[in-house]
Amino acid sequence: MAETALERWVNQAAALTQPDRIVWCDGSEEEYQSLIELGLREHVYHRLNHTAYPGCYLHRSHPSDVARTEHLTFICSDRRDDAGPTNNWMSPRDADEQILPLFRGAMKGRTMYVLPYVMGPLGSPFSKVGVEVTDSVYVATSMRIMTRMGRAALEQLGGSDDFVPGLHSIGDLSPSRRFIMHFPQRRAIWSIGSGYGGNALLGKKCFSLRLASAMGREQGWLAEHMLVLGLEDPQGNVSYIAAAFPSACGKTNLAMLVSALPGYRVRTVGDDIAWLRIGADGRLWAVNPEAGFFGVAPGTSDQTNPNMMAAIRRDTLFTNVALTPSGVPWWEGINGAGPAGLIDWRGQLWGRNGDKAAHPNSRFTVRAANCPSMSPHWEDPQGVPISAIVFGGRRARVAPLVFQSFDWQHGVYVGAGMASETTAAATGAVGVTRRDPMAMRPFCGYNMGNYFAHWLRLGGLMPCPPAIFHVNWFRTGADGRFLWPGFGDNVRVLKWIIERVQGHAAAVETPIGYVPAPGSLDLAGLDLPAGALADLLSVDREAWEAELTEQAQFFSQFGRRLPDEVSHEHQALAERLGVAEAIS
Ligand code: OXD
Ligand code: MN
Repeated sequence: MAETALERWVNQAAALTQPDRIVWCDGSEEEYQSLIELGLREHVYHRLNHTAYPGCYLHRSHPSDVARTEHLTFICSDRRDDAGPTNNWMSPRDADEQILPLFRGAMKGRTMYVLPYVMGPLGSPFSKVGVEVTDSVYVATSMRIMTRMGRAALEQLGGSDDFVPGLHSIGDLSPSRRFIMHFPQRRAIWSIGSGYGGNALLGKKCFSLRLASAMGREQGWLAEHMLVLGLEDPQGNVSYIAAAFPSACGKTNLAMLVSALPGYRVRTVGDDIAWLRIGADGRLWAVNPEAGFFGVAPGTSDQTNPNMMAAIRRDTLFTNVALTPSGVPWWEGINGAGPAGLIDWRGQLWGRNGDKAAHPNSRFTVRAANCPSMSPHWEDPQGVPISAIVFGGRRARVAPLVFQSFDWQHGVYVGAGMASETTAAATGAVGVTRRDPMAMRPFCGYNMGNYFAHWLRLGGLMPCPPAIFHVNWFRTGADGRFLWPGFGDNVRVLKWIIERVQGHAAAVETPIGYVPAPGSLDLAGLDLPAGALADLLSVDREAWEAELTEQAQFFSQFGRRLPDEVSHEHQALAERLGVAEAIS
């Protein structure tokens, strides 16, 4: 029988990397169990207490390989300018000459696992097939949780060549030979030298965001770093919200929050990535391409995210968390001080010398189906219709708790102007403000100037586009403490957002957008200190002046690729604030 495109590519990958064995994964439960057993024998996994945590295992990564490495992540478009100023660029030819040789013989003595997978619900017209080859048993087992992997993907592919090939090897794990390469024209991914999820589970950031964003630009859709949730009101009506926040700003917690308002309920569609398309009805529809959650463990607790705590009590892979003497996973924020005899994420007795017991970017990997808050529609082939888009970030001073943009164009500018204080999900300084448009800066597979234009264009194609909002759960008072309780109380803001879309909630116009009018935010049962609400909703003119200056510097990098509409909105805001002179 003639070789299929997939077989041809796998053979080429094997000829290059020279594995001892090739295993085509079928995605079955038996196969998963045998891979876990193998991982246990090879000390890739450690068994957790199976009475308390059945089917759960711990993986400890190499200590230098604990987060995404943006400085080693490249977009290999033909032209540098097509990758744009926010991406590292390498020409495809240089990648062939300099990076491909690192794969030569990289799998000698190892097994190559061939992982066909589907991103998107099975049977959805929006789903896409990828195939990852990897020499990591951790990746093979994690991809089974995070994607629809195995036979179903081969069935969807048939003999077609319509798949994204992803070549992955942990190589020698050396940071100097670690590269995460994306080829938007060839639609291919190479990743070497890292076993960390965001670098190595190629269906996630590499395919579903970086390559998919470039595909979406060509094909008229959006791949976004967004959670999707349904807010159910006391009458049982459900409205869907897609929300973009930079890494580790609480997306997962928001996606599955337990409502502080009686009668309201949040149903989860996804916690990290949304593929958005305009439907035949002119509305924007979202699917979650993933099948699982790869969430940050520290800070997750029965108080902050009871749904996730329930999800991860079985069949979960933990990475770089600490371990109690009884073999139970532990991390900072789970339940007070760590018990005596705690083993830290490196496998050593925890010294309590100021070091964290769990790595700040330690994770759990769990199937979405484990989570009690999943929406009955989370796998609908057509997705769910989006009523509101929410942008957000960690801003101590500048952004109010919530504001609504005046229209789509202004909303796109609000997204383009987003910034946040950095966290531990990527290597680099923590706590520094960085500009992160639409939370896509690390994930946009092409020039962000064109990306803003793509957003603007899609808005023009929708007769009634979703309303666009901005939220900030992290505003602090003069004493440096958070003004807003966050978590389950964030439902109050979601309620206001949906009531705005429905035309029920009152708002006050400010230079930056509409903020809740007095009494329109449902604060029943919440004891906010006097003055806190006014502080939360205030627009600090001085802070905005500095913000506009920083935005101008950031936008100037895009030169002629920055859409005029974004510059106009920036200028118009400066005029409304009365600071136009200062920033020009
Ligand atoms: C993630 C991230 O892992 O954004 O989702 O880093
Ligand atoms: Mn993310």
